Amino acid sequence: STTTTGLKDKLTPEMLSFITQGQQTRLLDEFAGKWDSFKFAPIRESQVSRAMTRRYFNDLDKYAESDIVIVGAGSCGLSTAYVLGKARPDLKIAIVEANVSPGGGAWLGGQLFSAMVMRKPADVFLNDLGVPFEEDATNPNYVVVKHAALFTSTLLSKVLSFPNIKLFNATSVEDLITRPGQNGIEDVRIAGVVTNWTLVTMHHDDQSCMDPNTINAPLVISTTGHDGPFGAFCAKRLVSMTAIEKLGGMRGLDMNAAEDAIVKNTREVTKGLIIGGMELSEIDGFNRMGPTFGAMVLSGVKAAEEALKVIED
Ligand code: AHZ
Repeated sequence: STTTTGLKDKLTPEMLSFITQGQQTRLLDEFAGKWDSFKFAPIRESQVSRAMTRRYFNDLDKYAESDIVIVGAGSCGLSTAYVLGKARPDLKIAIVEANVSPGGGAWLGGQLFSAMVMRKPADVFLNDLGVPFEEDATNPNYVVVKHAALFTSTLLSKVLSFPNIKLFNATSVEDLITRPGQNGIEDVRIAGVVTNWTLVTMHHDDQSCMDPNTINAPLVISTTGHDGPFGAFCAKRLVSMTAIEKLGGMRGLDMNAAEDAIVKNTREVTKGLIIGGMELSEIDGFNRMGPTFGAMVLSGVKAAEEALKVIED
């Protein structure tokens, strides 16, 4: 390659391995010396509009009846989607995420620091995903990913590559679809979600009557995080619809207690609704764990396992 000529002697074997994979230099070679005559292939603006809207409306049509809806694309929701997408390529899975940018709180390790800590045995998940990590020489109990964004972007790219998964971002779940149970409200069955553009959801108070849209699904997996402007959505809705009396309320930080409890208790809390990740701390009154993400990925594995049980029943 023209761009690597003369460089090879200066590079360590690790650096060289990137170049010999050929990925870095091919693009430079492709365009080298051609910028003066550079031109994009022509397009009419309406073709861009149609390319986007046709696909989006096809997806809305296709996923209006889904097998599973995952609410919230944070570390737990995306982990759930990853496991389900791999295990069951036949299932239609819609992910609804309120934010424009999926990933929830997992773009940084904690506070504004980059590195992400996961306690073992969550390293099993990283190995499956193909995200590199370091062991701590002085403590064998946890591993560290050099940047939380490396974890989240890899997880996202895998999830978005599954042909049977559609992410509807910038879209909020603003209610649940319900069916009466045999014993009334305590026994209510969740049958899908009510959605709206997040910008609309945020303006219900100052704009009149902006009705929502819906997705029917026999199973909803809610992973909307702990309480906040958009957090713990389904847990709070279960209270306001009196399906449960009250929330346990998230407790103070205790990493050991919190992570075990969240993973072990990830479950179908009411028929058709599985809750995982930090949203579970609000239902059950568990501690928070702060900046350690092992419970989020393994709660995702447990949520996927529970989902497959419900679907296969
Ligand atoms: O935007 C929210 C976020 O991306 C999204 N969400 C919340 N309500 C929604 C709604 N409709 C659609 N009504 C909604 N989307 O849900 C996502 C939740 O991601 P998260 O990262 O907040 O939650 P998680 O449970 O996946 O991960 C929690 C990570 C935490 S918090 C914590 C602590 O505070 O101690 N420690 C850890 C590891």
